[in-house]
Amino acid sequence: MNISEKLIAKLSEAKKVCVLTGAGVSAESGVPTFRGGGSAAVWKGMPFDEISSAKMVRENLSEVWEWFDYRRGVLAKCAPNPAHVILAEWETRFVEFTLVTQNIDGLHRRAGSKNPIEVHGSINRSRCVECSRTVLMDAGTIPHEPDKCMDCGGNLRPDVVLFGEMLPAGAFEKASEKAENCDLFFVIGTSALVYPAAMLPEIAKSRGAFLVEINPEETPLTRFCDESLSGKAGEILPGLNEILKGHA
Ligand code: BJW
Ligand code: ZN
Repeated sequence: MNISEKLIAKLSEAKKVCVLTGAGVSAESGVPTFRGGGSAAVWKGMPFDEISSAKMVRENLSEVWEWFDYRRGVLAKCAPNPAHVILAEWETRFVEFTLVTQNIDGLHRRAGSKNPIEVHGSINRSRCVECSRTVLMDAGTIPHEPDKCMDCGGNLRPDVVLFGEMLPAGAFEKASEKAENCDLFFVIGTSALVYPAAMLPEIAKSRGAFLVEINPEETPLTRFCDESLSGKAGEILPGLNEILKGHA
């Protein structure tokens, strides 16, 4: 792996580090990505942006539950990979460390990350469509019983952010505040096509952070980054971690 002297210096000097992850960070755990093709990108002939849509929640909630139950079943057989584990360790390695994830799969928490900002919600929570009360779901309960809200009797839906929906209150604001104030920003395993999450690396760089991408493919961000490490997160992060340990 080709890591520049500049990145080695940045890594050893960094005090405030921020990381944005996407589906690619879970690919080595066996979780399909969205835009990389694969079996979960299409459900019963529907592309994911059709089945994972606010319209489908309104018109066919039981089909939406079936799709998310299927994915919770896939996730139950997946485990965090070295990338998740190292990012969890990094919480204690820097003066300040913020993990922002677009992933709803819960693998960062399962690896030990205490406080990830989950900007697209969590597959392990449901939310009342009427009063927004959220309920944690037992990961082992598949299929999920489509019960009603205990407060108001409204229907429950997966607590995830679908296209055209707002992000959870305060989540993007908190993430962008951290991006504005960090000195090193990693963007890992995301196609950087979905907004507003894709704004975070731009915000960080515009405020002076050193921007590093880890991805086996080029993205619209690649040319904009200070350093682009072409490869898998679960292979590149262990190398970076060794460098960090050497400077501890
Ligand atoms: C590896 C690897 C390995 C492989 N190691 N890497 C500005 C301009 C244009 C449009 C918009 C805009 N602002 C907002 C919009 C609209 C829209 C949007 O962005 N659309 C674009 C597609 C154009 N955004 C929204 O609607 C958002 N809401 C919003 O903005 O609210 C305000 C508002 C409301 C109303 C009107 C207007 C504004 C909400 C976005 C919610 C996204 N939800 C989803 C689905 C969640 C539910 C579900 O799971 O079913 O979230 S979409 C899907 O994409 C999912 C992901 O979190 C998200 C990002 O995908 P990600 O993580 O980047 O995955 P992939 O598959 O795309 O890429 C994987 C990458 O990994 C690849 O690059 C691989 O190479 C790499 N990889 N193996 C490292 N081993
Ligand atoms: Zn309710």
